[in-house]
Amino acid sequence: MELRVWREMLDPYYFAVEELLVKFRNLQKEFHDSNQYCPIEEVQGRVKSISSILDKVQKKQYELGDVEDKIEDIAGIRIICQFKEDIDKVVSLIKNRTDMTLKSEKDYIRNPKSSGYQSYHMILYYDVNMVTETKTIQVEIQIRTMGMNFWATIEHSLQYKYKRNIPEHIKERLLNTARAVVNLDEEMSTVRDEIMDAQNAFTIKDRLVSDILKNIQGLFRVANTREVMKIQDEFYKVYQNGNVEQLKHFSKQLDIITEGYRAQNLS
Ligand code: 0O2
Repeated sequence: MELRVWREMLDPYYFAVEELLVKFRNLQKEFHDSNQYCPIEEVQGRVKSISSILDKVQKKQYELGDVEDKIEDIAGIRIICQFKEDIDKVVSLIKNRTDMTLKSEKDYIRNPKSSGYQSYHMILYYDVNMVTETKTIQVEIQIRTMGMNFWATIEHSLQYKYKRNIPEHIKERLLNTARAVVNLDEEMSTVRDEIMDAQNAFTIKDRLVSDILKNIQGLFRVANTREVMKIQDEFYKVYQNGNVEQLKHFSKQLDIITEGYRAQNLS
């Protein structure tokens, strides 16, 4: 197949990956903006290289004309989660979407591969609107924890290094590390609530501080500078105390003051 023909064939896959990255990152933003815990830690995407496609065609003995039908992961999205529990949440978020249709799924978490590989795979049909047509392509979404991703990345490099013939003693070590990842994810799950509380508290404080500073900045435009400086000094004192409840109270009071100036300026 000519390079130009490959490029034309791969174009919708590139568009799909770009679109899906934006869509999943928007989901993350929506969770963050509404102060909800986000089950998605990171989103990555790639289009399979021509040489990897050819390797797979050769390995599986496919016809070149069947590439788009048989190779389901030309477009690949990877979603990394903090906790194992988040994976099911992401799976149901995807299943509830109307802009993608599930073709098949493989749960290599409840049924890990013999290599030790763990991940949740979904193959989806996704419509890409091109200039002259709407093309339905297949996209593979891999969902896994940070620990599972660390393991898979290292193991993938070793597969590459040993041309898919990893020596037995290294395979054994990899199996041990895969067990360690299972333990790590389980241990992390037991302290999940604690970790989430801590992350939540940090996010709330961060938002409060940025709201307060925005309000103070706005006040400089409409109120007496000396008075605003006093408010600013008061804020630094409350901030140094580190008490989130006091910060919340300060923020509410500041909202009332700001609202008062806004009303004055409108009248
Ligand atoms: P690449 O280089 O990542 O694109 P099969 O060959 O039958 O096992 P199949 O039918 O394509 O694979 O589907 P499967 O098993 O769901 O695997 C799809 C992808 O999952 C692989 O793509 C890998 O990315 C990943 N994967 C599957 N098994 C393993 C594993 O043991 N270790 C690691 N690190 N990744 C794995 P490709 O095209 O094989 O590879």
